[in-house]
Amino acid sequence: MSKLEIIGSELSNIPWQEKPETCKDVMWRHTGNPIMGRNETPTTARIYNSAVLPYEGKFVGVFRADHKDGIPKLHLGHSDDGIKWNIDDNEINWVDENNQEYNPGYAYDPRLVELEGKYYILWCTDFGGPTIGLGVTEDFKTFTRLENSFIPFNRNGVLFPRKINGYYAMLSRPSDSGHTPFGDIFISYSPDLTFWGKHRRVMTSGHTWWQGTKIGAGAVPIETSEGWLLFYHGVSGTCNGFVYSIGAALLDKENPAKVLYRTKDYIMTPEMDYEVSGFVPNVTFPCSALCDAKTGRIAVYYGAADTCLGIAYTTVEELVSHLKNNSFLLPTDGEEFR
Ligand code: BMA
Repeated sequence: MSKLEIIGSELSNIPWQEKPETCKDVMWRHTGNPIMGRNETPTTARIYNSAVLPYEGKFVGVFRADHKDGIPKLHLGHSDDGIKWNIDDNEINWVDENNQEYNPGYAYDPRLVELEGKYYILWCTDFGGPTIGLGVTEDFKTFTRLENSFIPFNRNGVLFPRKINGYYAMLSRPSDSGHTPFGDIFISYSPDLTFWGKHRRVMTSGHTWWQGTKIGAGAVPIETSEGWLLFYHGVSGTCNGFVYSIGAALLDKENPAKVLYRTKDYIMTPEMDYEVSGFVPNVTFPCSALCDAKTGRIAVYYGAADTCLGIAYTTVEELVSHLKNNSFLLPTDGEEFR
């Protein structure tokens, strides 16, 4: 069998730390975590669930910043090394396709993807209830909103980085208006990023207990020679509130509604002080991952305790081998559920 590879670009300056010798886990945390958190700029109270990309030899990011009035907004940030960031104090200013100002009342949990030479931002937006907002930029200076992808209620929209069988593909998690106590990951296809259909359920919650309440796609799927590698969050409901952990799955390359492998156990769960305590305790929430096709290194950016942002590392080889040896599928996973 040919060697497992990431299909993508080399990223020699990816943030990286070797796995500590004592670490027995498949993911290990950046020792400088958290990389940002409270009161980073005058208007922002907490910066956490956020998405980054390589850009012009450096890094750019769209950050979830809860303002001091409690309302989450999206802010742009730039970094030379992916670790130390300069965050704009002003939120991203959106226009619609007619160049009229069109700013969301609230905006949270952004995802960022490079697709056909443009940069698409997805987030949870207000549209008579929370759902998936979609916008595009070519230069990170002007930001244009496209049609909201779905009607309420939906969250955790994640766009694949290329068309699949001629269609754009998006994962999402239909939900309710509040702190949704249920939820599975679905996929939808579009010919033009405006009209979405051919919906299929990809993965179900209620699987193992750490992901028993709900699941949601996390980072933009990483294309590998063996399938799409997806980081996702899984939630368990305790007597004292939700706990958000991180899992991984490998989805079929040509039909990502089909799950090939899925971690039976979480691969990361709140353990560090900055993950177990904060504005919302016990949350690790991945929204993006950088990868280097040359070395197979992966750096996952995750929000911690709805308060700060951390990085965790793994490699494609280590994670996919772990997935294959520790997978457990439900009968409703890997099927084209209708
Ligand atoms: C989810 C989202 C996330 C948040 C998580 C834990 O519903 O709102 O932004 O990190 O809850 O509070």
